[in-house]
Amino acid sequence: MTQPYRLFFALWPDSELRDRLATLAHEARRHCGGRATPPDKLHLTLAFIGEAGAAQAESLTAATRRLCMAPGTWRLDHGGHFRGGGIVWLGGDDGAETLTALHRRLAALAEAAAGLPLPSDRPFRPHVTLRRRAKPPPAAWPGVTLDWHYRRVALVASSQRDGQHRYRTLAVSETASG
Ligand code: 2AM
Repeated sequence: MTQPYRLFFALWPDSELRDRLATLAHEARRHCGGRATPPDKLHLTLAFIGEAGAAQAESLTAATRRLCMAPGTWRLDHGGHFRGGGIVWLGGDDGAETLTALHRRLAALAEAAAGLPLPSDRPFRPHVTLRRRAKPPPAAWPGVTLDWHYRRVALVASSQRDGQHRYRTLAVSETASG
């Protein structure tokens, strides 16, 4: 295939957390309007890599399978809004430093394994996009706390067809035991 890949590293929630995130995304409609992220697309982007060739995608797939990471927990307890795109998001500070360290590690991996430096146009701000083209949520939203226990990083290829994003997992990392 000659078509370039659009790659990113992400955490994908388990089904229980995904359902809770999907409920929050749905409930935010009343205040925020906009369009909810479909439940199977709810994720945390750890590092957005962007366009890559087939050989680079293959190298990074192999490197991701060899990557061994410690399990961790990220506490989601507050919401916010990015004006560009009208993004309503969920995030949290507890566990965010570990995610930032993981972001740096993945950036280094993309560079070393596939010669793909991260486009440095945005600082890393861990968030889960719940709605797009939406208004800001109220200050007290969401009023609940969710713990995201993660074990593996996924390397994902994103493509667009008929205005819809399609995500395909190319590889997942290993989990360190102990
Ligand atoms: P978003 O959720 O805030 O839209 C796949 O496109 C994922 O990569 C999405 O989660 C999206 O974040 C993120 N993304 C897209 N373009 C990006 C960029 N230029 N920098 C950082 N993240 C990006």
